[in-house]
Amino acid sequence: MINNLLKLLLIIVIILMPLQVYGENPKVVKAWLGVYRYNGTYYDPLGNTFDGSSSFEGSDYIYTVINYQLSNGDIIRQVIKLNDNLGTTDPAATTVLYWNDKNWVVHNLPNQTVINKYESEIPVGSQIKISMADNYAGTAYGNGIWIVHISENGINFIEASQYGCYYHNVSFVFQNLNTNSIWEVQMPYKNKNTIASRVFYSGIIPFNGSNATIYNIHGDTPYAGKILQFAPPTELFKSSGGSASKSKEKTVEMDYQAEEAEKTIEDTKSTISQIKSKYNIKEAESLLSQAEEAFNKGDYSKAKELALNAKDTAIKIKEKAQTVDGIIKDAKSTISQIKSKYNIKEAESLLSQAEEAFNKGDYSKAKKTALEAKSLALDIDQDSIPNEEDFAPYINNYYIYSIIIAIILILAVNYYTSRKRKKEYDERKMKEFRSKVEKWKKEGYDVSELEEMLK
Ligand SMILES: [Ca+2]
Ligand SMILES: [Ca+2]
Repeated sequence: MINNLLKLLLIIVIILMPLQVYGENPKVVKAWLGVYRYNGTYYDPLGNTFDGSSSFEGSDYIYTVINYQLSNGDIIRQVIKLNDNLGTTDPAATTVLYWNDKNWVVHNLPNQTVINKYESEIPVGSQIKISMADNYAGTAYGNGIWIVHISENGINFIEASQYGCYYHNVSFVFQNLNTNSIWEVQMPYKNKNTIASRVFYSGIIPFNGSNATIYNIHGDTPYAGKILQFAPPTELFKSSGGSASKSKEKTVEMDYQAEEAEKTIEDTKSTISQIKSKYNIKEAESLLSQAEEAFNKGDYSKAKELALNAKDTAIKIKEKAQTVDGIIKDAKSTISQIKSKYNIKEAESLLSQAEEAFNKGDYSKAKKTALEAKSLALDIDQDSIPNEEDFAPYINNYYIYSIIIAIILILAVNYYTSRKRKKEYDERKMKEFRSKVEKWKKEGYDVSELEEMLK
């Protein structure tokens, strides 16, 4: 008995071994979320449109779509499908309240009464809170709640719930956009149409070919306490091993990106060819050729970014050139008005330098030189007094003022010096006189009158 069991185990191990070695499972490498207000066409966040149907009665029919890219290049599109007392809506009226990444950075979405379109790439490891309305009323979302966690192995959710007035047949529908294969994973049936009726459950839906499992089911459902298993069709998740993946190098996502990049490059090309006939936009042309290079290397996102940058640069240069053109025209007209009255040869020479720079495409130099030319024409000596008001239009008034101040200073110094000299002379003379009086006094002369004078 034990021997047989060991043999069985051995056989199982042998059967599974090659799978482990060669059958590497595809992983979820990227995901995108799209939430749309229905406008007659169904979209997914990768830019595809698809067929659907609606029995939703309210005016606020919002639907949610998730795209997953697998490591083998396959793209899976997920929607939620609802069948209730009022009919079928596929994709069901579903909106997203928020999503958060694995670091719990939360991205809130506008609510269902105002949201029109929301598209975002969602990092693997994020979770998305989806809220469903049954087919009954406008904005009354909340008849179904799932917090869908995206991992590299697929998706899972804990304690999802459905409630409200109607019975629900809800399923998660996965479509492989490369093979068109469809996998519908049934959620537990909500079987009562009373407001108090509820059903709760959890689920694991792997993207590697294994069964989906819906478990922890409780509430008003015939499935309470059971575990539901749903196997995917064989076409849905192909292994990434072998040559199959080589043939899938060009995935839907890559095609989409390539198409986007190509469109952007074409658009930029036409903008550039229009502008370059008039203006020098070498910088933009160089960015465009870098974009084309990136495109040829298959780096479509870089190609698109560079092409957008090229277009933006071309437009900015055109706008700048137009402004500079205006500045040159203005300088020209100013100069032609002034040159009959004043000699403004220097300004005229600067203006022709500006025009030359403009024709060469050096718009910064052209602008600077044209502004200088105009300023020089209006105020030849650059003393900030316009020619018309300037008593000496060719001589900088500051020189004149400086010279006047210098002359005044010299005169003042001379005056001071001569006064000082005179005073010193007087004092010397007085001293000599005093000593003479002193001498006369000693010699016996009466100097009392002179002494009185000297007091
Ligand atoms: Ca002046
Ligand atoms: Ca002057």
